[in-house]
Amino acid sequence: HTDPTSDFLPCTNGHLMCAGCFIHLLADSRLKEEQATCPNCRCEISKNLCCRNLAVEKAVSELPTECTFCLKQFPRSSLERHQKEECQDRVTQCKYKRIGCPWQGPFHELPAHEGECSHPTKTGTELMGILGEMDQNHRRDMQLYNSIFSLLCYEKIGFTEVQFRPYRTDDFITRLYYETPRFTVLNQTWVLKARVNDSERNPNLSCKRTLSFQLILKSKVNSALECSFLLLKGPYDDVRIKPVIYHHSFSNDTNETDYVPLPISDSVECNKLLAAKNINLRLFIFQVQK
Ligand SMILES: *[C@@H]1O[C@H](CO)[C@@H](O)[C@H](O)[C@H]1NC(C)=O
Ligand SMILES: *[C@@H]1O[C@H](CO)[C@@H](O)[C@H](O)[C@H]1NC(C)=O
Ligand SMILES: *[C@@H]1O[C@H](CO)[C@@H](O)[C@H](O)[C@H]1NC(C)=O
Ligand SMILES: *[C@@H]1O[C@H](CO)[C@@H](O)[C@H](O)[C@H]1NC(C)=O
Ligand SMILES: CC(=O)N[C@H]1CO[C@H](CO)[C@@H](O)[C@@H]1O
Ligand SMILES: [Zn+2]
Ligand SMILES: [Zn+2]
Repeated sequence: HTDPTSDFLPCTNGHLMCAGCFIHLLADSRLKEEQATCPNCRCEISKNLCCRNLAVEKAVSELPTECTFCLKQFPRSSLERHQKEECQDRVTQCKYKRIGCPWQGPFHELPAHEGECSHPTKTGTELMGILGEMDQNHRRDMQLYNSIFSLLCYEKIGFTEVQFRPYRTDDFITRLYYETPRFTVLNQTWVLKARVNDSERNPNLSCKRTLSFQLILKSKVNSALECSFLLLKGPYDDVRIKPVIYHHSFSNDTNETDYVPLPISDSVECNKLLAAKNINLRLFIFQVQK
Protein backbone atom coordinates (compact mmCIF):
# COMPACT_ATOMS: atom_id res chain seq x y z
CA HIS A 1 0.00 0.00 0.00
CA THR A 2 1.43 3.39 -0.95
CA ASP A 3 -0.37 6.34 0.49
CA PRO A 4 1.86 9.21 -0.56
CA THR A 5 0.85 11.47 2.28
CA SER A 6 1.32 9.05 5.15
CA ASP A 7 4.21 8.75 7.57
CA PHE A 8 6.45 5.70 7.60
CA LEU A 9 7.23 3.38 10.47
CA PRO A 10 9.99 0.79 10.64
CA CYS A 11 9.81 -2.66 12.27
CA THR A 12 12.73 -3.58 14.55
CA ASN A 13 14.57 -4.92 11.50
CA GLY A 14 14.06 -1.68 9.65
CA HIS A 15 11.33 -2.74 7.21
CA LEU A 16 9.17 0.25 6.49
CA MET A 17 5.42 0.40 6.30
CA CYS A 18 3.15 3.37 5.98
CA ALA A 19 1.18 4.46 9.02
CA GLY A 20 -2.14 3.34 7.49
CA CYS A 21 -0.92 -0.25 6.92
CA PHE A 22 0.67 -0.29 10.36
CA ILE A 23 -2.63 0.70 12.01
CA HIS A 24 -4.47 -1.92 9.96
CA LEU A 25 -2.04 -4.67 11.06
CA LEU A 26 -2.47 -3.69 14.69
CA ALA A 27 -6.28 -3.62 14.35
CA ASP A 28 -6.27 -7.09 12.72
CA SER A 29 -4.06 -8.49 15.44
CA ARG A 30 -6.44 -7.09 18.08
CA LEU A 31 -9.39 -8.84 16.41
CA LYS A 32 -7.57 -12.14 15.98
CA GLU A 33 -5.82 -12.01 19.33
CA GLU A 34 -2.49 -12.63 17.68
CA GLN A 35 0.74 -10.73 17.96
CA ALA A 36 1.06 -8.35 15.01
CA THR A 37 4.05 -9.18 12.84
CA CYS A 38 5.97 -7.44 10.12
CA PRO A 39 4.79 -8.78 6.72
CA ASN A 40 8.41 -8.84 5.55
CA CYS A 41 10.34 -10.54 8.34
CA ARG A 42 7.61 -11.75 10.74
CA CYS A 43 9.21 -9.96 13.68
CA GLU A 44 6.77 -8.67 16.28
CA ILE A 45 5.46 -5.17 15.88
CA SER A 46 3.63 -3.01 18.34
CA LYS A 47 3.08 0.65 18.98
CA ASN A 48 5.92 0.63 21.51
CA LEU A 49 8.43 -1.15 19.30
CA CYS A 50 7.86 1.19 16.42
CA CYS A 51 8.57 4.81 16.67
CA ARG A 52 8.44 7.21 13.79
CA ASN A 53 11.72 7.22 11.98
CA LEU A 54 12.24 10.86 11.21
CA ALA A 55 15.48 10.36 9.34
CA VAL A 56 13.75 7.92 7.04
CA GLU A 57 10.75 10.17 6.64
CA LYS A 58 13.06 12.99 5.63
CA ALA A 59 14.97 10.82 3.16
CA VAL A 60 11.73 9.44 1.79
CA SER A 61 10.38 12.95 1.39
CA GLU A 62 13.12 13.63 -1.14
CA LEU A 63 12.44 10.44 -3.09
CA PRO A 64 10.13 10.61 -6.07
CA THR A 65 6.63 9.35 -5.29
CA GLU A 66 3.73 8.61 -7.52
CA CYS A 67 0.76 10.96 -7.75
CA THR A 68 -2.41 9.01 -6.95
CA PHE A 69 -4.28 10.67 -9.82
CA CYS A 70 -1.87 10.93 -12.78
CA LEU A 71 0.65 8.28 -11.62
CA LYS A 72 3.59 10.52 -12.56
CA GLN A 73 6.56 10.74 -10.18
CA PHE A 74 7.16 13.78 -7.98
CA PRO A 75 9.45 14.55 -5.05
CA ARG A 76 7.44 13.77 -1.94
CA SER A 77 7.93 17.32 -0.70
CA SER A 78 6.03 18.81 -3.65
CA LEU A 79 3.50 16.03 -4.12
CA GLU A 80 0.88 17.48 -1.82
CA ARG A 81 0.72 20.75 -3.75
CA HIS A 82 0.72 18.89 -7.04
CA GLN A 83 -2.22 16.72 -5.99
CA LYS A 84 -4.18 19.60 -4.51
CA GLU A 85 -3.61 22.35 -7.04
CA GLU A 86 -1.75 21.31 -10.14
CA CYS A 87 -2.54 17.77 -11.21
CA GLN A 88 -4.70 17.73 -14.34
CA ASP A 89 -6.25 14.46 -13.16
CA ARG A 90 -7.13 15.48 -9.60
CA VAL A 91 -10.74 14.89 -8.59
CA THR A 92 -12.83 18.06 -8.77
CA GLN A 93 -16.47 18.98 -8.41
CA CYS A 94 -18.70 21.00 -10.70
CA LYS A 95 -19.09 24.68 -9.79
CA TYR A 96 -22.87 24.13 -9.93
CA LYS A 97 -22.62 21.76 -6.98
CA ARG A 98 -24.31 24.49 -4.94
CA ILE A 99 -27.41 24.08 -7.05
CA GLY A 100 -27.32 20.33 -6.93
CA CYS A 101 -24.93 19.06 -9.65
CA PRO A 102 -23.47 15.80 -8.36
CA TRP A 103 -20.73 15.62 -11.04
CA GLN A 104 -17.19 14.92 -9.97
CA GLY A 105 -14.30 13.94 -12.16
CA PRO A 106 -10.74 14.75 -13.26
CA PHE A 107 -9.82 18.43 -13.39
CA HIS A 108 -9.10 18.36 -17.14
CA GLU A 109 -12.69 17.31 -17.85
CA LEU A 110 -14.14 20.04 -15.66
CA PRO A 111 -14.40 22.83 -18.27
CA ALA A 112 -16.15 20.51 -20.73
CA HIS A 113 -18.58 19.33 -18.07
CA GLU A 114 -19.32 22.83 -16.82
CA GLY A 115 -19.88 23.93 -20.42
CA GLU A 116 -22.62 21.37 -20.87
CA CYS A 117 -23.84 21.04 -17.27
CA SER A 118 -27.62 21.06 -17.23
CA HIS A 119 -27.94 22.62 -13.81
CA PRO A 120 -27.65 26.33 -14.74
CA THR A 121 -30.49 25.95 -17.26
CA LYS A 122 -32.85 24.16 -14.91
CA THR A 123 -36.11 25.95 -14.28
CA GLY A 124 -36.80 27.76 -11.08
CA THR A 125 -39.24 25.04 -10.09
CA GLU A 126 -36.64 22.31 -10.58
CA LEU A 127 -34.03 24.26 -8.63
CA MET A 128 -36.52 24.84 -5.83
CA GLY A 129 -36.88 21.06 -5.50
CA ILE A 130 -33.11 20.57 -5.34
CA LEU A 131 -32.63 23.41 -2.87
CA GLY A 132 -35.46 22.01 -0.76
CA GLU A 133 -33.60 18.73 -0.39
CA MET A 134 -30.38 20.55 0.57
CA ASP A 135 -32.29 22.64 3.10
CA GLN A 136 -33.71 19.49 4.62
CA ASN A 137 -30.21 18.04 5.17
CA HIS A 138 -29.11 21.33 6.63
CA ARG A 139 -32.14 21.43 8.91
CA ARG A 140 -31.34 17.94 10.15
CA ASP A 141 -27.84 19.07 11.13
CA MET A 142 -29.20 22.20 12.79
CA GLN A 143 -31.74 20.13 14.71
CA LEU A 144 -28.96 17.97 16.09
CA TYR A 145 -26.96 20.96 17.25
CA ASN A 146 -30.05 22.65 18.70
CA SER A 147 -30.92 19.46 20.59
CA ILE A 148 -27.42 19.44 22.05
CA PHE A 149 -27.80 23.07 23.10
CA SER A 150 -31.18 22.28 24.71
CA LEU A 151 -29.66 19.36 26.59
CA LEU A 152 -26.95 21.66 27.88
CA CYS A 153 -29.70 23.67 29.64
CA TYR A 154 -30.85 20.69 31.69
CA GLU A 155 -30.52 20.85 35.43
CA LYS A 156 -28.85 17.47 35.79
CA ILE A 157 -25.91 16.89 33.50
CA GLY A 158 -23.00 14.64 34.17
CA PHE A 159 -19.98 13.77 32.12
CA THR A 160 -16.85 11.74 32.55
CA GLU A 161 -13.90 10.37 30.65
CA VAL A 162 -14.48 6.70 29.86
CA GLN A 163 -11.87 4.16 28.89
CA PHE A 164 -12.99 1.11 26.92
CA ARG A 165 -10.56 -1.75 27.56
CA PRO A 166 -10.32 -4.85 25.36
CA TYR A 167 -11.41 -8.27 26.68
CA ARG A 168 -12.22 -11.65 25.11
CA THR A 169 -15.41 -13.60 25.66
CA ASP A 170 -14.90 -17.07 27.12
CA ASP A 171 -16.81 -18.79 24.32
CA PHE A 172 -15.13 -21.69 22.52
CA ILE A 173 -14.38 -19.22 19.75
CA THR A 174 -13.50 -16.10 21.69
CA ARG A 175 -14.60 -12.69 20.58
CA LEU A 176 -13.20 -9.28 21.23
CA TYR A 177 -15.32 -6.89 23.25
CA TYR A 178 -14.68 -3.74 25.23
CA GLU A 179 -15.79 -2.70 28.67
CA THR A 180 -15.09 0.35 30.81
CA PRO A 181 -14.41 0.20 34.53
CA ARG A 182 -17.43 1.27 36.61
CA PHE A 183 -17.84 5.00 36.78
CA THR A 184 -20.16 7.41 38.57
CA VAL A 185 -22.24 10.01 36.79
CA LEU A 186 -25.26 11.81 38.29
CA ASN A 187 -24.65 9.88 41.48
CA GLN A 188 -25.29 6.51 39.78
CA THR A 189 -22.88 3.75 38.88
CA TRP A 190 -22.59 2.89 35.19
CA VAL A 191 -20.62 0.75 32.79
CA LEU A 192 -20.21 0.96 29.03
CA LYS A 193 -19.63 -2.03 26.78
CA ALA A 194 -18.67 -2.01 23.12
CA ARG A 195 -18.22 -4.63 20.46
CA VAL A 196 -16.97 -4.79 16.95
CA ASN A 197 -20.02 -5.05 14.80
CA ASP A 198 -18.67 -7.78 12.74
CA SER A 199 -19.93 -11.25 12.07
CA GLU A 200 -16.62 -12.77 10.97
CA ARG A 201 -14.15 -14.05 13.48
CA ASN A 202 -11.12 -13.21 11.34
CA PRO A 203 -12.23 -10.28 9.28
CA ASN A 204 -9.68 -9.81 6.57
CA LEU A 205 -8.22 -6.62 5.27
CA SER A 206 -11.12 -5.59 3.04
CA CYS A 207 -13.70 -5.77 5.80
CA LYS A 208 -15.86 -2.80 6.69
CA ARG A 209 -15.77 -2.40 10.45
CA THR A 210 -18.02 -0.58 12.84
CA LEU A 211 -18.33 -0.39 16.60
CA SER A 212 -21.48 -0.38 18.66
CA PHE A 213 -21.90 0.30 22.34
CA GLN A 214 -24.28 -0.11 25.24
CA LEU A 215 -24.79 1.92 28.42
CA ILE A 216 -25.60 -0.09 31.55
CA LEU A 217 -26.91 1.24 34.86
CA LYS A 218 -25.38 -0.72 37.72
CA SER A 219 -27.16 1.05 40.58
CA LYS A 220 -30.69 0.28 41.71
CA VAL A 221 -33.07 3.20 41.37
CA ASN A 222 -36.30 4.10 43.12
CA SER A 223 -37.89 5.57 40.04
CA ALA A 224 -37.12 5.45 36.36
CA LEU A 225 -34.21 7.60 35.24
CA GLU A 226 -34.98 9.06 31.85
CA CYS A 227 -31.75 10.03 30.16
CA SER A 228 -30.24 11.29 26.96
CA PHE A 229 -26.63 10.39 26.40
CA LEU A 230 -23.90 11.25 24.01
CA LEU A 231 -20.38 9.97 23.37
CA LEU A 232 -17.82 12.44 22.13
CA LYS A 233 -14.12 12.54 21.55
CA GLY A 234 -12.20 12.69 24.82
CA PRO A 235 -9.57 15.27 25.60
CA TYR A 236 -6.65 12.91 24.87
CA ASP A 237 -7.68 11.18 21.65
CA ASP A 238 -8.31 12.55 18.21
CA VAL A 239 -11.00 10.14 17.00
CA ARG A 240 -13.54 11.70 14.66
CA ILE A 241 -17.06 11.16 16.01
CA LYS A 242 -20.24 12.55 14.54
CA PRO A 243 -22.42 13.31 17.57
CA VAL A 244 -25.61 11.26 17.92
CA ILE A 245 -27.96 11.67 20.89
CA TYR A 246 -29.50 8.49 22.26
CA HIS A 247 -32.31 8.15 24.80
CA HIS A 248 -33.22 5.50 27.32
CA SER A 249 -35.37 5.22 30.40
CA PHE A 250 -33.34 3.33 33.01
CA SER A 251 -35.03 1.40 35.79
CA ASN A 252 -34.36 -1.75 37.82
CA ASP A 253 -35.72 -3.86 34.93
CA THR A 254 -34.55 -1.80 31.98
CA ASN A 255 -31.04 -1.27 33.21
CA GLU A 256 -29.25 -1.44 29.85
CA THR A 257 -29.69 0.12 26.44
CA ASP A 258 -29.58 -1.84 23.21
CA TYR A 259 -26.30 -1.83 21.34
CA VAL A 260 -26.32 1.35 19.29
CA PRO A 261 -23.79 2.46 16.69
CA LEU A 262 -20.75 4.32 17.90
CA PRO A 263 -20.91 7.06 15.26
CA ILE A 264 -17.32 7.12 14.05
CA SER A 265 -16.71 8.60 10.63
CA ASP A 266 -15.53 5.47 8.76
CA SER A 267 -13.78 2.10 9.03
CA VAL A 268 -10.35 3.74 8.84
CA GLU A 269 -11.24 5.56 12.03
CA CYS A 270 -12.57 2.29 13.46
CA ASN A 271 -9.24 0.57 12.75
CA LYS A 272 -7.43 3.39 14.49
CA LEU A 273 -9.51 2.75 17.61
CA LEU A 274 -8.92 -1.02 17.42
CA ALA A 275 -5.19 -0.54 16.95
CA ALA A 276 -4.91 1.64 20.00
CA LYS A 277 -4.91 -0.40 23.21
CA ASN A 278 -7.80 1.40 24.86
CA ILE A 279 -10.51 3.63 23.48
CA ASN A 280 -10.81 6.91 25.35
CA LEU A 281 -13.99 8.91 24.93
CA ARG A 282 -16.11 11.33 26.90
CA LEU A 283 -19.65 10.41 27.94
CA PHE A 284 -22.39 12.93 28.69
CA ILE A 285 -25.59 11.92 30.48
CA PHE A 286 -28.49 14.39 30.63
CA GLN A 287 -31.31 13.50 32.98
CA VAL A 288 -34.76 14.48 31.79
CA GLN A 289 -36.65 16.19 34.62
CA LYS A 290 -40.31 15.34 34.94
C1 LIG B 1 -25.97 10.01 46.09
O1 LIG B 1 -26.35 8.70 46.44
C2 LIG B 1 -26.15 8.38 47.80
C3 LIG B 1 -26.53 6.92 48.03
O2 LIG B 1 -26.56 6.17 46.86
C4 LIG B 1 -26.98 9.31 48.67
O3 LIG B 1 -26.74 9.04 50.04
C5 LIG B 1 -26.62 10.76 48.36
O4 LIG B 1 -27.47 11.63 49.07
C6 LIG B 1 -26.77 11.03 46.87
N1 LIG B 1 -26.30 12.36 46.56
C7 LIG B 1 -26.97 13.19 45.77
C8 LIG B 1 -26.35 14.52 45.53
O5 LIG B 1 -28.01 12.87 45.22
C1 LIG C 1 -11.26 -11.74 2.27
O1 LIG C 1 -12.60 -12.22 2.40
C2 LIG C 1 -13.25 -12.45 1.18
C3 LIG C 1 -14.68 -12.85 1.47
O2 LIG C 1 -14.90 -13.14 2.81
C4 LIG C 1 -12.48 -13.52 0.38
O3 LIG C 1 -13.11 -13.71 -0.87
C5 LIG C 1 -11.04 -13.05 0.18
O4 LIG C 1 -10.29 -14.06 -0.47
C6 LIG C 1 -10.39 -12.71 1.51
N1 LIG C 1 -9.06 -12.16 1.28
C7 LIG C 1 -8.01 -12.52 2.03
C8 LIG C 1 -6.74 -11.81 1.71
O5 LIG C 1 -8.08 -13.35 2.93
C1 LIG D 1 -35.20 -1.14 42.67
O1 LIG D 1 -34.44 -2.01 43.48
C2 LIG D 1 -34.13 -1.49 44.76
C3 LIG D 1 -33.23 -2.48 45.48
O2 LIG D 1 -33.53 -3.79 45.17
C4 LIG D 1 -35.42 -1.20 45.53
O3 LIG D 1 -35.10 -0.63 46.79
C5 LIG D 1 -36.26 -0.23 44.73
O4 LIG D 1 -37.49 -0.02 45.35
C6 LIG D 1 -36.50 -0.76 43.32
N1 LIG D 1 -37.17 0.24 42.55
C7 LIG D 1 -38.31 0.03 41.91
C8 LIG D 1 -38.92 1.17 41.17
O5 LIG D 1 -38.88 -1.04 41.96
C1 LIG E 1 -30.42 -5.66 35.12
O1 LIG E 1 -31.73 -6.15 35.16
C2 LIG E 1 -31.85 -7.55 35.00
C3 LIG E 1 -33.32 -7.90 34.94
O2 LIG E 1 -34.06 -7.22 35.91
C4 LIG E 1 -31.10 -8.23 36.15
O3 LIG E 1 -31.17 -9.63 35.97
C5 LIG E 1 -29.65 -7.79 36.17
O4 LIG E 1 -28.97 -8.32 37.28
C6 LIG E 1 -29.59 -6.28 36.23
N1 LIG E 1 -28.19 -5.86 36.09
C7 LIG E 1 -27.64 -4.97 36.88
C8 LIG E 1 -26.24 -4.59 36.57
O5 LIG E 1 -28.23 -4.48 37.82
C1 LIG F 1 -23.68 -4.72 9.87
C2 LIG F 1 -24.02 -5.45 11.13
O1 LIG F 1 -23.47 -6.48 11.45
N1 LIG F 1 -24.94 -4.87 11.89
C3 LIG F 1 -25.34 -5.42 13.17
C4 LIG F 1 -24.62 -4.70 14.28
O2 LIG F 1 -25.09 -5.10 15.54
C5 LIG F 1 -26.47 -4.84 15.73
C6 LIG F 1 -26.79 -5.18 17.15
O3 LIG F 1 -26.45 -6.50 17.45
C7 LIG F 1 -27.26 -5.66 14.72
O4 LIG F 1 -28.63 -5.41 14.88
C8 LIG F 1 -26.83 -5.26 13.32
O5 LIG F 1 -27.47 -6.07 12.38
ZN1 LIG G 1 -0.84 14.11 -10.68
ZN1 LIG H 1 -22.40 20.18 -13.27
